[in-house]
Amino acid sequence: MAEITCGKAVFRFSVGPWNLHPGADPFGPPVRHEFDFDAKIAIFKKIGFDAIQFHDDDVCPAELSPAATSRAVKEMKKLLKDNGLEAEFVAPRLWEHPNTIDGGWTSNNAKERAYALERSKRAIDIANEIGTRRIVLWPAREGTYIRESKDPFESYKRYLDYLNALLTYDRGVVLLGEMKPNEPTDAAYLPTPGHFLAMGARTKDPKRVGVLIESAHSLLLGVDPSDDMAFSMACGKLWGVHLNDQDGLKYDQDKSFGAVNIRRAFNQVWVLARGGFGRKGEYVGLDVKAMRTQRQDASMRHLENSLRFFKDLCEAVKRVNLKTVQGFRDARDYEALEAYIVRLLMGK
Ligand code: XLS
Ligand code: MG
Repeated sequence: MAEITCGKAVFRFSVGPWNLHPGADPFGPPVRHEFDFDAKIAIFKKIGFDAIQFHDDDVCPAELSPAATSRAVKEMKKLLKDNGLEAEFVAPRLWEHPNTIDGGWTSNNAKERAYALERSKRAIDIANEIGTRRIVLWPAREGTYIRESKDPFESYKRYLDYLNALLTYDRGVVLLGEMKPNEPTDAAYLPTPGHFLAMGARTKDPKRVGVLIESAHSLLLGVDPSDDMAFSMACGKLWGVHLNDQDGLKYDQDKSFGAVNIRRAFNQVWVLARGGFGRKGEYVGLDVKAMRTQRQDASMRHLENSLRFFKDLCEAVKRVNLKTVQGFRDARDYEALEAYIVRLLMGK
């Protein structure tokens, strides 16, 4: 698709291989085949993505030796290059391994914490070799099921030590916290982007600590995603987004962007456009899941739809008359402003 300009922004799009998936959920097995990796890459390219988001073990199995890892990363890099794609980020997947049952860097077990750190350093090595500085941290199990199970003071200290260890290991990487308040744990430590940025400010190199905002994660917090995005941009810290949608306070649904609430999606696009997102190479990432009922041959439709809705909302943003908006603000006539926006979204 190549890039889209909208307001001050330059939008280019990314996606993770887990976003094209065989439909397993906590209550049932896969209902489709897993596309092989090359097929996924071809599908992503055809839809219009410019970059791929990776977990470390999306690149190659986490158990490979350093030499075998390096070979595998080179092959992946070639596959990306042959398809005209970049790697957006690498995220250490610290929530599936037997050593991270009770978390990575906040586990009570020193050996498990050491595993989490080593695996994260390896993710940094992969990032360097594949050509990205961005490390995304989704702290899936860095929290508790009951408050008493971990010492919160010790956990915050371990959090800071872990971030400092990564910043020290490689002075080129930047860390993007992708905060989510709950699931799989009952309560995550640092549940919001604001918490993470406050912790980032206490690290040895705050300049290299920022955030990736996922729409559904803000919604699970009860916060409007566009406000989370604007806040992070105002702090110069919005280095990635995961756009999707969410129907109320339930599990993390990862619905197609804009599919539940168009106005909420519009406000995200409008904020990104006004804030000049993408000018420093940031990608508009999707983190969306297909419905379980979707047939194999149409199981990429949610990706196409999310991009379609995003582009349509860029057009809506361009139709906004800022003088009209300002007039309603000056007159404190927010009812009229609301009607203006809602009717604009209806194409009136
Ligand atoms: C889960 C997260 C996850 C990250 C990548 O809720 O959104 O998919 O984006 O580790
Ligand atoms: Mg995400």
